Amino acid sequence: MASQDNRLDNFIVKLFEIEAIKFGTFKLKSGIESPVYFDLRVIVSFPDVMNQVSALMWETIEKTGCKFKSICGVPYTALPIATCICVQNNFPMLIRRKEAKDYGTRRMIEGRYEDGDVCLIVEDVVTSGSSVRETAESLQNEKIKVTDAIVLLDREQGGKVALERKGIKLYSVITLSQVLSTLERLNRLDSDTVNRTNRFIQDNRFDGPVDASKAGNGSTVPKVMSHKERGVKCSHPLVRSLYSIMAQKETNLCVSVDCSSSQELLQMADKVGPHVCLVKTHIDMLEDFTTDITDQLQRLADKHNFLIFEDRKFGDIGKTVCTQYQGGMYKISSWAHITNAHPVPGPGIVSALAEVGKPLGRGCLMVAEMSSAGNLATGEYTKAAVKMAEGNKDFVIGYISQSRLSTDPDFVHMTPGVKIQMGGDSLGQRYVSPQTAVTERGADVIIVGRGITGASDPLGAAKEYKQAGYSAYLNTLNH
Ligand code: 5BU
Repeated sequence: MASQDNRLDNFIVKLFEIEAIKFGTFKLKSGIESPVYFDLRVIVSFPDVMNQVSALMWETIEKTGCKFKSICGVPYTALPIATCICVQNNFPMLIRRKEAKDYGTRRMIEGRYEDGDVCLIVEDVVTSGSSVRETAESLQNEKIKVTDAIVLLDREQGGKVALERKGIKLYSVITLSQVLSTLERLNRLDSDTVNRTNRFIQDNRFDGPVDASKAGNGSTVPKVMSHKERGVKCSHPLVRSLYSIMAQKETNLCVSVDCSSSQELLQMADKVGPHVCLVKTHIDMLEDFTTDITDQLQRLADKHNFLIFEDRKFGDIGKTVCTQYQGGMYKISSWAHITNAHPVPGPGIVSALAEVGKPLGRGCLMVAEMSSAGNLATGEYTKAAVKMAEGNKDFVIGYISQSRLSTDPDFVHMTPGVKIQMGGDSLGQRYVSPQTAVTERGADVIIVGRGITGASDPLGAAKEYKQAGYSAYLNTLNH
């Protein structure tokens, strides 16, 4: 027992020495500042550590007695770990693709498997459990069962409980509190850092109460506001209307009715209308457009209480977009409550669209991130989009995004590329499930096109997506 303890002590110290575990002030993806950071990607540069990780994880797995036919690492950091475990123990492995290939089989899971096979998931660090869940979803889509997962380090922020709720038992080799106590005992960390980190973990549990609380280091953890609250408190009247509709109809679903015939568009909007908060159009797809169509669409919006979002993605100089927005054949500003714009031309695009839209009470979304493979809306570009939105809150009401870009409840995050059957299409579209979009990507509204319009029973599909999206939203409130 003592020698096992020593082994773990040495292992933890080694992780600290190679800076796989760091203490300081680190900004996390969520915007929260954390006093501790794990970067287990570095271990690939230390084969002795890789060996140790693999051995410790395998021993932990063996002790649990759980049964499985294959092992799958969560991409990317856990991929080499899973490879080591499988090679050293002569065990079959599966690989999960993060992106579907645009060619060939377009499988999301590589390797040999059969329906009903049980696969063990391997992960490096678990915080909320979302990455393990995403990998589990991919495997389950291929009819592979997932009952257990093993993680090298559990940050003890609620991931274990969240996964258990999904029927996945999580085993860990070490926990964050174990890391802290070991490093303190061995005089590698002072008690101030240990206390600060412990407080941070307690205050930032994903299964704890979500109401506004202070993080241990003084930063504010954003409160998750309900649709109802946002329907009252948000500053833009259009955003308040949207959230009021969402609260009243219990839906965060936007259906993208990408049709070329106006009759099809109107029939689809009428059918899904009772279940959506928004109907999204690409009006220039219609082959038989007349102004009567948008009049009829507005009547449907009144009948079913939804808003209309024309996905125009303006992207030109101010003068041009002004005319495109209010004039031409489509007169978008006269019927679409919401439209969107690319930030690429610079802030002039927002001021120009606002000149037209603001007096009409319209709102605009910045296309800050895209769902398609290889898109360029990343990094600094996305940050610039956020800045543009923040400087124009009286007209910009949020983002088209693939992640949570702002903690300001005034901004709506809408996520396209959502389909229950994940993967992608042959032209670069990439999908995540409604659950992933809401709970992991932070979507307020899920945008679903072919998942509903291409289904044999679009009404049934709309109900299914509504249910999936809304229960994921309720989960974010409860956990
Ligand atoms: P789909 O059938 O669910 O793939 O349709 C998605 C819709 O969302 C479609 O109208 C796209 O034009 C739109 N979309 C998108 O898919 N990805 C993006 O990043 C943006 C818009 Br921006």
